[in-house]
Amino acid sequence: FKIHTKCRSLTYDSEAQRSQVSDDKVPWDVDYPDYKPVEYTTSKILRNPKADSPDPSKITKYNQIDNKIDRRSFTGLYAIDPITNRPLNPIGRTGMTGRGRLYHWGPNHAGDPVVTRWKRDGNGLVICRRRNEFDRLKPVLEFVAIQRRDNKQWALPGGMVDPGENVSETVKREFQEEALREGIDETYIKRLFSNGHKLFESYVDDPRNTDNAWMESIAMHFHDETGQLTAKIDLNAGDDAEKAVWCPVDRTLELYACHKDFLKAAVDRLDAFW
Ligand code: RP5
Ligand code: MG
Ligand code: MG
Repeated sequence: FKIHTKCRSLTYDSEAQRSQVSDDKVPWDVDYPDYKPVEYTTSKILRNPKADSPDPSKITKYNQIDNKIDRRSFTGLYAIDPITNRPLNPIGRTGMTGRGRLYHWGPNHAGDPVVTRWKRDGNGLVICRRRNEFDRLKPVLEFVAIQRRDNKQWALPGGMVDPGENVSETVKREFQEEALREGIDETYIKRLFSNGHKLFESYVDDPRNTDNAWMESIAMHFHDETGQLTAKIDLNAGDDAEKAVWCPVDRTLELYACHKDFLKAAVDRLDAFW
C-alpha cells in the first residue's frame, strides 16, 4: 500500500468533514507543522458498549491479541503516539483524528467474500471476451456484489470480524446476512463455502479510516465452477445491503474501498477476462 485516497475524500458523514491532505503530505515522515486534522468520533460509537473506551490509554494490548479482539496489523507493528496514546495509521495522514465511525483504536478487522461463477449464455455456455484483437479470448466471471446502504456504493458483501470469530466464519455469515434470503438449504451454502482460497490480507483504503483507526481485511475467494451450486442459492439483499446481484466482471467496475483489488486477485487466479 503506497498511499490511501478514499479515506481522504473530504465529506465523512453529515456531521463531519475532513481537513485536506495532499498526496505528498500523507506519509508521517514528511514534515507538516500546519496539519490540523478534524477530531471526530460519532456519538453512536461513543455510546456503544461494544466499542473501545474513548480513552485510548485504557487499551494496553496494542499490536497484540487483546482477549478476543485482534489488535495486530497486517502491515506490521504500528506506532502509538506517545503523547496521546493513540495508534497511528500505518499508511499516513487522513485529515481526521479520533475513531470516526469505527469501533476500535488501531486496526478494525473485516472479512470479504469474493463469490464467483462463470457468466453463461441461454444455452449454458460460458461467455468469452477479449480486450482487443491481439488479446486471447478469456471467460467472463460474475461475482456477488451488494449495494451498501450507508453510501450507495457497490461492494463485496463483507463485514467486521466478531470478537473471537474466525474469518472463514465471518465471510460466510456476512454473505448470508447481506446477500441471501433466509431459509436456503444450509447444505448448499456449506458446500459453496467449503473450499475458500485466501486472496489477500491487507490494510483497506476505507472511507471511514482516520489517523487513529482503520480497516483491514482478509478477502476469501469461493468459486462455483459449474454454476450448479449458486443456481440453488437465490440472492436477496439484507442487513446493511440495499441490493444484491450477480455482476459481470471487468476492469471498468467501480467498487467500494479497495474491493476492486480483491476482485482482480480472483480474476488473475482463474485467468478470467478483465
Ligand atoms: C471494508 O468495510 C471491508 O473491506 C469490508 O467490506 C467492510 C466491513 O464493514 P461493514 O460492511 O460492516 O460496514 O473496509
Ligand atoms: Mg454486515
Ligand atoms: Mg458489510
